[in-house]
This record gives sequence, C-alpha cells and structure tokens, in this order.
Amino acid sequence: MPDLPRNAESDQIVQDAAVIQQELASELKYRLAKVPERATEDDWLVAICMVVRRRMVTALLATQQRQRAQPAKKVYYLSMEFLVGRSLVSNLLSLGMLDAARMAMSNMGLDLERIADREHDAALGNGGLGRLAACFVESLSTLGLPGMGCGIKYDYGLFRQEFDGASQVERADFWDGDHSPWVIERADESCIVNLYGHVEEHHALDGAYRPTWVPGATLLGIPNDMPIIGFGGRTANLLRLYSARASEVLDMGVFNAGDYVRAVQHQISTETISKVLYPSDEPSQGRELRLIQEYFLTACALHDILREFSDSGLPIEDLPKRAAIQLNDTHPTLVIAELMRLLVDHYHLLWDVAWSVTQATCSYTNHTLLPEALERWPVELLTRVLPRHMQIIYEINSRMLEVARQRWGDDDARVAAVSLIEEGPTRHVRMAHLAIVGSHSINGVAQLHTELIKQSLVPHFYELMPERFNNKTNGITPRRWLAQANPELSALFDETLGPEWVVDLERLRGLARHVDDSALVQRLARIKRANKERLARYVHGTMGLVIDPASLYDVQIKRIHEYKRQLLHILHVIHLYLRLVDHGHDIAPRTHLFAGKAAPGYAAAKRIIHLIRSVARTINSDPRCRGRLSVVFLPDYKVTLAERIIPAADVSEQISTAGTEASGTGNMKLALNGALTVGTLDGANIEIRDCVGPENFYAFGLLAEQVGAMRRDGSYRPSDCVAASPALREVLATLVDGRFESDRGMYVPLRDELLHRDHYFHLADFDAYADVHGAIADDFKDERTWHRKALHCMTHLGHFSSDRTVREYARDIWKLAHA
Ligand code: 26Q
Repeated sequence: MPDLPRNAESDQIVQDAAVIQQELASELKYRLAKVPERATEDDWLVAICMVVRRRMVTALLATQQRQRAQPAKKVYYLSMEFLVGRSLVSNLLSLGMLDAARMAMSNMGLDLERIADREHDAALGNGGLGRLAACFVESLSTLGLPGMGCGIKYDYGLFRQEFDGASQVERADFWDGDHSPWVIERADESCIVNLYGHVEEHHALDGAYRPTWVPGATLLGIPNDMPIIGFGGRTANLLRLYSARASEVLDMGVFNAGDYVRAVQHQISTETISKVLYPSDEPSQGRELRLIQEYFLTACALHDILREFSDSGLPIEDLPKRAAIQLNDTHPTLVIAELMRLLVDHYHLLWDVAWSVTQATCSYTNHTLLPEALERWPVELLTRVLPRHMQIIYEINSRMLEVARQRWGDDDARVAAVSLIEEGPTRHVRMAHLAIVGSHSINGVAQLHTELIKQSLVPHFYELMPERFNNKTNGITPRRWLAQANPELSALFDETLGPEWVVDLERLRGLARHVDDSALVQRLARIKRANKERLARYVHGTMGLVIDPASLYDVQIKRIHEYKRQLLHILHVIHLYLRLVDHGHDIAPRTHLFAGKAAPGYAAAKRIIHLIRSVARTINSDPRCRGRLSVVFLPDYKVTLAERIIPAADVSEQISTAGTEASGTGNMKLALNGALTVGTLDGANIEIRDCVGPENFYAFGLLAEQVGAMRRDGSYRPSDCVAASPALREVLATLVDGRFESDRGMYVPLRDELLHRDHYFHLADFDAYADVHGAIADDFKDERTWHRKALHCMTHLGHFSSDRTVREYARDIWKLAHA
C-alpha cells in the first residue's frame, strides 16, 4: 500500500472531493435529469467527465488568452492519425484531481476505476505513428509550448478485433465524437474545400500567369476541438479534428439543375470523407477516398493556419516566423502543393518567394524504411482530383530536376532517382520526394533509422542537401505510460524521488543509488507481482483462461506484420512445447502473451494470428503443459489494453528483422515499466541498449548491415539454416503435420515462404533467438537479480520521454521560443 498523503495534502483532497461531489450531483440532475438511485454507470461517466470538462475549458481559455497576449511561433502537427485512447483518467491526473475524484465517487458509493472503464477508446489511428502524435500533443501542453494537432474526426476509428475460432473478424468501431464530452464543435470556423474540376488559363494585365481552378465539387470542413491538457493543468493546446459535411453551395447548384437524387447522393458521398480511418499501416495504392482524406486534412489545416496568421498583421512572407508545419509521414504532404497554390494564386507571391516560405514552414518526419510502405499516387488520379495541385507538382519537379542536372550533369539515372515522378506503365507521384524537397528538415525517428534514410532510402537527396537531414529519436509520455498505467510503481517513484520525475524523466537516475537497496527491489517485485495478478484476473474474466502470475510473462504486443516477426516468437513457443512434450525436458513456467491487429487485407498477417491462436489452443488444452507453458492471444489490442498489459510484463519482445523497424515505441513503454528486452539491434532498441548497458539487454540476431548485404548479394539460403538446426527442422514440420491446424494445409504457404524465401530472415535468427531465451529463463530464476536489472534499466531510460523528443523538435526544427 502506498503511504497516505501528508495531512495538508489530504485535507486538500477532502475539500476538493466535497466540491466535486456537489458538481457531480448537479450534473446528474440538470444535465442528465436523473436522481442518483436511477443513474447508470454510463450516466455517472458523463457526469464526472462534465465536471472535468469545466476545468479543461477554463485551462483552455486561459491558455488562449495568454497566447493572444504574447504572440509567438506555433507548431501545427499534421497527422492523419491521433491514437488518443481514453481521456478521463489522464485528464484527472493532469489536473491533479485524481485522488479527490476517487474520494468523491467513493463517498457516493461509486468506484471511479469501474466507471472510467466504461469510456470508449478514441482509436483514431492504426498504431505507432498515431500514438506518437498523441504523445507529442500531450508533451507540447506539458511543456507549455504553443501547438495544435490537426487531424480527422473519423466516425469509425480502427476496427474492433473479434475472433471466429482462430480467425480475425473486423467489426466497425463507431466513435461518437459528436457527443464526446471532450469535443467542442466549432461550426463557426468551418471552411470550404474544393475538389475535381479543371484549371482555366488566365493572364493578368501585367502578363503574369493567373490560372483559376474551377472546382467540380465543394464540401465543408468542420473543426472539432479536443483540448489536450498538460500535466499540472496550466496549458491546454488543441487537437483539432475536422469532419466533412456536404456544402450547400454545391447542393444548390445540383438542385437547380433539377437532379434531386444526385444531389442527395452527392451529400452521402461527401460525408463519407471523414467516415472511416484506413485500417492499414501501409498505403493501399490509388484509393481515391484516401487521397481526398489527405487533401481534406491539409486544406482544412492550412485554412486555419493562414487565418490565425492573418491576425498577426504581418506580411505573408513572414509566415515562418509564426507557423511551423510538421508532416507526420507523407500523409499530409499535399500541404506543400496547397501552400504553394495559395501563396502563388491567391497572395500573388512570386514562385521563388512562395517556395522559400513553404520550405521554411514545412518539415517532414519519415516513419518507414519498407519500400512498399512509401506513398505514391497515380498522376492520372491526382490530375483528376486536384488539377491545379498536379500542375504545381510538375513545376516543383522541373525546377528541382534543373538543380539536379546542374549537380550531376547528364547522369540520367541519378536525376531520375530524385524525380517526383516515377515513370512506368502508370506514372506516379512519389510523396516522400515531394515532402523532402518542400521541407527544410527531414527526420528519422531513431539513430539507425535516420542513417538508413540517408544511406539507403534516399541517398541522392542526402547528397544534394545533407544539412536538411536529422534524427529525432521517438519518446513516450510518462504521464500515461507510467503515472496512469502503473500507479503503484509511480507511487514508489514519488516516495523515492519526489514527484518531479513525471515531468523530468531524467530524474529516474536518482534510483541508481537504490539498486542495491534490497527493500526497494523487493517492493518493486511486489508491484510487478500485483500487476501480473491483475492481468491474470483480466485474462480469466475476458477469455476464461487461467494464467499463473508466478510464471514469466513474455509479451509481444504490436500490429501484426511480417517484419515484426511474431512468427519467430511463435516458432520459439512451438520449440519449447516440443521440448516439453516430445523430449521430456522440463522448462521454467512461462506465459506468452500476444496482442495486435492485422490489416483486414493482409492475408499473411492474418495467417500468423491464426497460427498463434491455434498453437495457443493446443498448448493450453494439453495437460502436459499445465503449470509450465501457456499462450494467450488477447483480442482487440488498443491503447487501453496496452495500459493493462505493459505494467505486467517481465520480458518485452522487440524482434523485428534488423533494419526494418523505424523506431518502435512499445519497446520504451515496456522497458520503463520494468520489463527486460529481448531484441534485435533495430530501431530505438539500439539506443535503449546503449542506455541500459548490454548486460541488461538480451540482444540477438543479424545486424542491419548483414541483412542489407545479404539482400543485395542474394546470398541468403533459408534451407541452409534448416539443414544446420535439428530444432528448426522439427518446428517447421509441425506447421504441416496437422498438429495445430483445424484446416489442413492452412500453414503450407507460411512454411514454404520460410523455407524458400524468408524475406524477413526468421530462420537465420532462430537459433540465436532460442539461445538468448535460454539465458533469459536462467536469469529469471534468480528473482532478486532479475528485479535489480529491471530497476537498473528504468534508472537509465529518462531519455525516452516524449518531452525530450518534443523539446528537440522545438529547438532544432520548429524554432519555437523557450517555454
Ligand atoms: C498510408 C496511405 C494509405 C493508407 C495508410 C497509410 C499508412 C497509415 C499508417 C501508412 C503507414 C502508417 C503507420 C506507420 C507507423 O505506425 N509507423 C511506425 O511509426 C512509429 C512512430 O515513429 C515507429 O515507432 C514504428 O517503428 C513505425 O513502424
């Protein structure tokens, strides 16, 4: 039990609780028209959210007033995804009213945690990139920096994952943003967004080229503001999410033409623009609706940016003095063409001036090295949807190619390599190239990733403009991922270090003095145990499975992707199973926990889930495994589920093929909650290992360089690995001998891919992976040493706070004034 707060503090909590209690009663009565005896848990959820919302609004208005009084440069973080999760507890925590709210509710016979558990996750993102955006907006507010997240208010966020046996089934996840207590609609600040049509050529009196875009369709972008409060409650910045609505302007035109049915149909199709988040973390090439979504975001955001700028009274050339636009991957890259269009066609700036303003304003973060994940849009599609933008992209390209030719003469291959247009049977616009030329900064999200961008992804651009490339290693907010997710560990930190660590994570260093304090290490062990018991109860309650909190919890939670190699993990589980049941070796008790969604159209990923669930079923029902080995695939991975699993993990699986995972952020969350990492030297794993020391990190496998070399010279022969490893042979055989399948032949493609191609080098790393797991199992037997290692790791992970990351962006890229 955490110690009771000191008296003055607890007096304050009692007083605050009394106020909250009164407000709760009043919300229940006047907003919901309910008496307490008849109120449901959902009613109480609304009531407590409204009580919190009042304080959020106060903080928001105060922030806006301060920012108006002292105009300063502001960052606009443009992202197609913000994976926010729940807000009630995080807002209570930031406002410093969590304990008081808990007390108020308990005085009324209610359990805060139980009621908070009714809140629906806002799942407006797929995974890492979307969650990073949410952490960044929170850090901006905590640091008191002026910023705004700009995104889309999807009606349907990422699908809910259900199962039909072992197969993933996707269900729609409606997010009722229109009725969320955290969202304020700003219909008065709506803007018009144009699409389709054609460009008419005009010349001004002075002969200047003045094209006019005559749009074929028009819709409205409605801002919906979600205040994101910083820790301490002083600053609330906005997450502004745009929703699309049919515009009356256009409907009238169609009505006048007498085509009623078409008018109504059109309304349906414009409103589909913000209907649903694309559920893939890879581009589905050429989807018109996705392109329109991306343009919709950039047009709405830029409209607001320029409106806010116009309040400054400064000339438009000074835009970069007041606005920095950060592109979260290439998804909002059209902002570059849109800004050029507005500056040239509407503000009548000369091209070169407009181009300098655009470059000085925009900057681009890359999140992927996989070539298939780079966005490309067919020229034909872009020309049809955004004719004027396509002209502008051509103009940008021809000027850039001119520079390239000056530099490389007629080395056509090199010049073609940087072109914004990819030639081929169908021509495409390469969005990463547009983002690079239109930005003053291009950053990767971990050191290795940034090196690979420079050396392999776009080496020619790096040669042309090396000064633009820089690294910003990702981070996570310690508020959600420690204070909120792991309250007991947080309380221990508070006691040992004082409360400041939550806004200054480097203070975890202060724990270093305690690694030999056995009382503290024991408390840490007890906290981990309590978290593991809590997760066991959840697993039992939701899936009916019994797992043993004394066993080692080995956790892999992330999107299902071949490059992340969940397959390597499950092959190792099969190996352990065979040792246990076929070879009669004993193993130390362990529980393997998986969670993650596969994109609906990604057959290979769905097959991997199927295999994991089938192996789980076989193992969990085999009496020989009882007390030794169990496997759990938890359905419907999302932010809230991550918050439950992470504090309970002993081992964190970060096993992507070296050179494929840009950074990873789950690796940081798990390590900060006291899990030890088994990982390849990939993404931010490398930096985590540098911080915690190699003796506290279970590294294995090929290096990125080795993988790269084998890919280039084609020397990898997966069958050689099988020949050299009897264990591997045995494991692969189980994929086709009917042991795990319900459907005969189901895993043949999986086995064949491994044997004949193995694009992600599973077999090459298998033996090393099994060996390092042997060492982990040995180390876990010595509990004291294990927890001491975990403590040592936490001590050295302050670097991975998103506060540090955001400060670096603010200083190096956005050039914001210090808070
Ligand atoms: C693009 C076009 C059309 C449809 C979908 C997409 C799309 C959507 C999401 C493409 C990519 C994504 C998401 C990528 C992502 O999450 N990348 C992860 O970013 C994290 C934060 O930087 C890193 O830690 C991970 O390593 C990286 O995989």
